[in-house]
Amino acid sequence: MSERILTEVISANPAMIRKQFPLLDQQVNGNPLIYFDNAATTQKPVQVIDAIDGYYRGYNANIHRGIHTLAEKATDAFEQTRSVVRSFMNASSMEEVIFTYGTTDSINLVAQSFGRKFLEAGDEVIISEMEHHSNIVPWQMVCAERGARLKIIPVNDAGELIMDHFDQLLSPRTKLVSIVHVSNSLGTINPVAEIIRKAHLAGARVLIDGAQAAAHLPLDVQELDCDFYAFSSHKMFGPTGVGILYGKKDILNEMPPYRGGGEMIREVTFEKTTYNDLPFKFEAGTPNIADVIGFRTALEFILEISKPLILQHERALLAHAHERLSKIEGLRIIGTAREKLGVVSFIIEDLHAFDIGMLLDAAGIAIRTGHHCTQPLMKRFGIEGTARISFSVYNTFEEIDFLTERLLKIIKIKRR
Ligand code: C6P
Repeated sequence: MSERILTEVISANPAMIRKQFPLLDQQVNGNPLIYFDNAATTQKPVQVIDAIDGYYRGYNANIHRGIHTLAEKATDAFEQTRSVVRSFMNASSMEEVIFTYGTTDSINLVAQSFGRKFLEAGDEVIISEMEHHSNIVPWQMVCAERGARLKIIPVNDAGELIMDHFDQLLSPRTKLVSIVHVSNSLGTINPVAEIIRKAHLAGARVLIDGAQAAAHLPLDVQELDCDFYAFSSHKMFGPTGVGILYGKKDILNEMPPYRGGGEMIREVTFEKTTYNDLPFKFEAGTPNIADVIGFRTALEFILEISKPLILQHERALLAHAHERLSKIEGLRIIGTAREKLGVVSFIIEDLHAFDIGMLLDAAGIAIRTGHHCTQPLMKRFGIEGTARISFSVYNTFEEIDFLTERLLKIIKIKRR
């Protein structure tokens, strides 16, 4: 299909895309479902559901262990996903692709393995004020254990990192910088290439939390030159319980295993255990085989539509939502960065975010409300939480218009 036709398919005829998502075709509270909670998790196309089903029905077996036919088939399918992930993010080898249980697990792996080995008393780890709790708490834990300090890059009123402040924080004491690529609460796209370049000049390693970026933005870990990159399958049309940690091979080789058990060993005696090679050194125990297999199909779904076209559609939806919502009196958008993606967080005068969520749900519109696991960021804006809508490829302009109408109605009733 030509690029122009594909754009039209997404923007003007989303039915083509939507019919691949059986869940979307339902009524919720008497209205057609409008699913605007994609930053929490996306829906799954039927191909992904079938791939998981196909494994359980056809070749369920444990991997990397058996020599029987089913075990070989399952191992092949599992390793095929690793190969697709490698190329999806352009890692230089399969050894740099580690399966985890999600972004949170990937970050904890780095904190517990890299952090415990390399952080010393007086060292510093830099994160930012807009981090998800998964990119705060693991560093607090390991810093407390190692006597290291956590330094925070503040954000401005638009929800952008104050980069001058970052420059001042960097020093020879900085061992690691761990930054979110796209903020789940604000939608801000951070200048990660610049952050990586500057951190490397200061001699620090860099982890990028790509949970909200991997499905949307171009991803080339070699070009970015990040040391680690973490993301979750379930935010990219894949199943829950699968995540990826990319790490540069030389660093991963220097890091000790995070968990001990089967699969990650070469030889075990009661006196001494030697460890397996990468990536298996970090994959102890039976992994989430079925869902890893399903994740491959999810990545192929993204590649088939094409990432640039998905991004183009989501950018158009974002612009439309900003345009419509900013006209609503008493509504304030939290997060107005110049570089922004896929998320609109807002508050409405005299209305609690939770109530907005409940009232929209009554109209079949699924959104997320609360602090979005970014409590320090909410504190920065002096609020408890927001109502958040987040887009995916199957959302439409009409859905945004319907949401706008409902919000106007809710406000009108409230003001009576
Ligand atoms: N954000 C949201 O609704 P897990 O749960 O491990 O797949 O992802 C954690 C995570 C890490 N970083 C960022 C930027 C995230 O957005 C998330 C998950 C969801 O915003 C659930 S709180």
